[in-house]
Amino acid sequence: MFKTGYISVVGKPNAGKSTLVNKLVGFKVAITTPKPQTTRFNIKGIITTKTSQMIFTDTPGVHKPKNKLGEYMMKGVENSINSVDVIIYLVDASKPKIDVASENIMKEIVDTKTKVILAINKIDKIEKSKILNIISLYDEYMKSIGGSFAEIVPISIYKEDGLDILISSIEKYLPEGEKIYSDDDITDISEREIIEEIIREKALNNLEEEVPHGIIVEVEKFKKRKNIEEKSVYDIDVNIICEKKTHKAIIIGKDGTMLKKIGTQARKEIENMLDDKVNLKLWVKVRENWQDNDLYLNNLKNKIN
Ligand SMILES: Nc1nc2c(ncn2[C@@H]2O[C@H](COP(=O)(O)OP(=O)(O)OP(=O)(O)O)[C@@H](O)[C@H]2O)c(=O)[nH]1
Ligand SMILES: [Mg+2]
Repeated sequence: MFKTGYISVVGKPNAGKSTLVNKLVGFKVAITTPKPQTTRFNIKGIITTKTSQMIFTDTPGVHKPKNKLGEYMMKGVENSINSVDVIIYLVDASKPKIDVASENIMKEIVDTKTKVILAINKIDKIEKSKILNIISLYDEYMKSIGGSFAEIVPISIYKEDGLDILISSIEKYLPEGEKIYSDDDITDISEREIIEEIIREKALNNLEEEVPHGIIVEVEKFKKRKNIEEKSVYDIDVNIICEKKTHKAIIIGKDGTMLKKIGTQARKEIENMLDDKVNLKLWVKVRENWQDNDLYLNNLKNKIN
């Protein structure tokens, strides 16, 4: 009997949630960076096999919100874990710790009464002998709050270690049911949104902490046309919105070098994705305090509901 179900991937920032969903789906649906709080809204990654359809949701890393943006991000996590068949709680093996964030995640998932798989990621970074201790650390805390893990799977996404076991563990707990998506659907994020996210990824990778965390990227124009040689080219105009004039200067960089670097890296990746030439124009604008302004967060609000 065919199985279909929803799986939420939750955990602290930087655990590797987006990397996991991308790896399982085999396509970059979500951006990933070495910096915490990369993902801002829930993104689906869909896998269809002969025996099942697994609809994953990559969620923002759980943290204490400091503004409305953070609150919306956390609302997204809450909505996701309350509406799935299986929860994957992803932790970083190189930073095992039951801190307030981990406690809050585990308490919240216990309340849902949904099956939970503890996936211990980045085991390539630690000695194998340490894995058992990490398992006990999380397992004991989970038991102390009246819950339990249905499965515990150590993995390394980098080394593709344990991923088969993870997939078969998930399949076990999915309900029987027909496909919801067609075989070639892989995500619910639009091309426009992927482009915005790719630009945000390059900004996160190239700029100092504070600046890229305070930006929104908005595609203003996205049009395909034929050039004089009758070849297809996309004209893409994008606004990078930041919070302060000083941030704008940093994003543009000396003689525009930073913006050029972000633009070149993003353009190459967008050209790869669209399989056509791209004429990418980036504009930097300032909107003070947008992270606390509902008007500017409207788009994000729609994505968490
Ligand atoms: N060594 C190692 N690093 C990994 C592994 N999986 C992911 N990473 C790295 O961990 C970092 C964070 O990965 P992300 O996928 O962006 O993490 P996330 O949990 O989605 O983070 P947020 O979106 O901020 O919540 C990136 O630099 C990844 O390349 C792994 O198996 N081993
Ligand atoms: Mg992420």
